[in-house]
Amino acid sequence: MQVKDFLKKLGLKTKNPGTWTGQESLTGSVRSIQSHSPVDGELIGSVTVTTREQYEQVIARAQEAFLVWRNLPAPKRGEIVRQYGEVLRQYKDPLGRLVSYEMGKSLQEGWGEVQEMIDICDFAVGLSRQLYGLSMHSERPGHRMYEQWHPLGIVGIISAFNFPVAVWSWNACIAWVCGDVCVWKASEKTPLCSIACQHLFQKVLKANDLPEGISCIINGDYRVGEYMTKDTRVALVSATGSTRMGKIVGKTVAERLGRSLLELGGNNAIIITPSADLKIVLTGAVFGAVGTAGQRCTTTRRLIIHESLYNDVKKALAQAYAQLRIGDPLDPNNHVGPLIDKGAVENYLHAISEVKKAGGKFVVEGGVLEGPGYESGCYVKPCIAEAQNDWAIVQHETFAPILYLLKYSTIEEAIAIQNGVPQGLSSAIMTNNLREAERFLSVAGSDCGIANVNIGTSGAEIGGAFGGEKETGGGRESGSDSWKAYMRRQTNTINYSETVPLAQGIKFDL
Ligand code: UN1
Repeated sequence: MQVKDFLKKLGLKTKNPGTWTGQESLTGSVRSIQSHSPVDGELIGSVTVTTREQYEQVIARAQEAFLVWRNLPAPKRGEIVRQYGEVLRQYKDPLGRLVSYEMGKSLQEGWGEVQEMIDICDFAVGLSRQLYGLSMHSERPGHRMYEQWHPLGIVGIISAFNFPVAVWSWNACIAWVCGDVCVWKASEKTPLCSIACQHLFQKVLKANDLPEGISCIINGDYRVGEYMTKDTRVALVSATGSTRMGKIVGKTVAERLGRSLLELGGNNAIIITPSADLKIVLTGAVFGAVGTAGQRCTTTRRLIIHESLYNDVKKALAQAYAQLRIGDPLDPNNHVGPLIDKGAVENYLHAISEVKKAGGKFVVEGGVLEGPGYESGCYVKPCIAEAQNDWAIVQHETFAPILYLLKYSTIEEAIAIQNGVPQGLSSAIMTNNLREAERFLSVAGSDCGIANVNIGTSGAEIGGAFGGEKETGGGRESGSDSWKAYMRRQTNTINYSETVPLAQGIKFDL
């Protein structure tokens, strides 16, 4: 399929190339952001930057829509999300290609992202009949006590370039069945993916005669994000991105006592024990380290290897890396696509030089690729370095395919190394030893939000709660009972007796 074909299928005409606002009824835009593909450097299209006045219009529209949406029974809201899942099934191919072309991840992963959206739609549909509250026994006779969940109102979603469609949908689909309306500020690096998702959802809203404000988009950089973080009308801000960004968002929202849900940086490790199955280790570690060119928050950045098999694993990894094909991510033969932009390439090169300065030895050398097919300047070689856990560069999340090898001798030491970083998102152990596995999962084991056995650190399913501890921000999105973050809880006590007994046995007679 030609590049232009999938854009056309998504209604993103490439003539001139087009400019979009996201919110079709908004007018009067001035500045725009241009989206260049990291695959070939081509200009794909532009989106207009949301002005302060337009932001006010968007919020007004969202507030109006909320009054309609919250009155729809939750299972009816689920039905709208079900229809969106159907539309996504229909558009999986072109949307997956757009993700791959605008973001640079492999086509398999682009399709995988859309599949993740479809999965969350299915999950949200079921959830729309299960937003359960508890009932409890009152200590007073003739009283009934229960709790119920109501929607929050406007949910602001700030998403990153690396999962330009799936992470928004984890938030939006759950928020919608909860009765909230959403305002989305996508990454300015992947604005067309958000326009495409918005177009597809607006189709569903139109077909059901529902207000467009149920799903809103605002475009721009952190300044546009700041409109939301400072805005008391935005009840919850769910932000995915760097720890640096999350600290600013968290502080700004906390200052107005708003709610935030933060899903930030990871520094994920796999512990490789003597009983590990080497085949599983290789697939888990290599996909974890080079998938999405090392730009997932769940990317495997450190391997903590038992000293008895350190050299064998090192050799096997070097052989596996030699097989990696780097190039156009839309070509199914390639494993690794480009980094998102030249700034990311700079960060990658900087990290490599820091590793060298600290005394690290490269088992597989890095470097920027040049020549035919690599004209965008964003293609880099995944690399592996022998390092020490306490080096500043190892403690830091570099969004690039750089893998650090660390050695351990006891399981306690391995767990201490695993936990010995500021971030706490994902972790894994490769073992066939029950004691080691359970120790890793115990209270004295991994301190991360995700801890896996014989699976890599990346590629979580939507059914579990997704997020992590420490500098990862503490938020949980997606499955399990993450929906509770998108609702407000109300405790109700009903007196159906003829007297007014007070709790705690207090006497107050008039
Ligand atoms: C992210 O990188 O922000 O577990 C999300 C995974 C994906 C989601 C990653 N399902 O790797």
